[in-house]
Amino acid sequence: MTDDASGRLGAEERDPHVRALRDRPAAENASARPTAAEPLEDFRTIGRRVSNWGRWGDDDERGTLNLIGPAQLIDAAGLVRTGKMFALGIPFDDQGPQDGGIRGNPARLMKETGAHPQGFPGAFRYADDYVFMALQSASQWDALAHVHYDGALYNGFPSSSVDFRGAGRCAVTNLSPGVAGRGVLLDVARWRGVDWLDVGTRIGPEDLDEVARAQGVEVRAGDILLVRTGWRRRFLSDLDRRAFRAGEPGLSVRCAEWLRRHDVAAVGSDNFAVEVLPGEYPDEYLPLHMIAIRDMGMPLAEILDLESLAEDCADDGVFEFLFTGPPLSFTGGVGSPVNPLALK
Ligand code: UVW
Repeated sequence: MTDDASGRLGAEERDPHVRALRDRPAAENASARPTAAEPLEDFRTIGRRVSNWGRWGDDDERGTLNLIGPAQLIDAAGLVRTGKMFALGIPFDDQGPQDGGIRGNPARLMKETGAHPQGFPGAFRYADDYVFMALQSASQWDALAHVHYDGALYNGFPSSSVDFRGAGRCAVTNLSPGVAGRGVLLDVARWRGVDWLDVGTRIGPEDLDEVARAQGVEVRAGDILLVRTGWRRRFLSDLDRRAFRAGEPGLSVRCAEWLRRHDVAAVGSDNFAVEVLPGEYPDEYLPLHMIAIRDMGMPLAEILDLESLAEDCADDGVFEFLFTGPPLSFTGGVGSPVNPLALK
């Protein structure tokens, strides 16, 4: 099936999750719908309720990162108490979790090794390399230009601001000078007593509250929230890319209002889309992306490795830290690879 006359593959053919959504038997589709306790509103209605359009001015392209000011940074710096540092990025190599559906893993090629004379006088030799990758193929930031619907990006900029040249609005460069602040880990998998949550497990706002309470940590305005589902651990257990990409545990669309209420600045997770897949709307793909990125202006960090940080937090009972995760400044980019750090 193709999207249009250009002959490009349709979303169903590119993404195994979209195929799985299409191919699920009717009964399974029905059970994936919210129950009576979870009324399903149109995602646009939720989006309008949590919208940050205009909140930081009509020209704003930074969204919820505006919630991190000098006071938040000074507080966050005070969380470095023991000198421990945790890298939250996965390796950028061809062994990553992408299955080649909509994205492959990064490929790095040697341009020079210095094994042969390179035309310099004396002893000097050098090695250089290239990398070919989707900016979204490993640990990454989704910039505010990554997702749009109904013809509009965050803050009402037209979707046509993103064209073959890249993003004229809401590009990843607007996350400059970077993403840093108080990080909070909510380790949902550990709280549930499992190595990883099952595919399709919806993490609701009540779960976030419960985990925060159990961990003795409060989520505050301007925080960078990291939600651990165990999905990275699951991938490391069997290196099964198809299973990694076929669906995931993640945030329910019902978390949108929780995120807005807590004025969270950014959300990251160890899965590939932050939100649960299969999702809660049978006919909409990545609704929380649409609400968080386009309506709230909230950058998302995906495919993080939260394993060693989570171990340490469980050991010392401290689930807050200084988080730094500057994106690379790709002009016009709609995302960026990232290797965030948590400093305790
Ligand atoms: C898509 O899958 C389109 O986006 P993301 O990488 O943000 O999940």
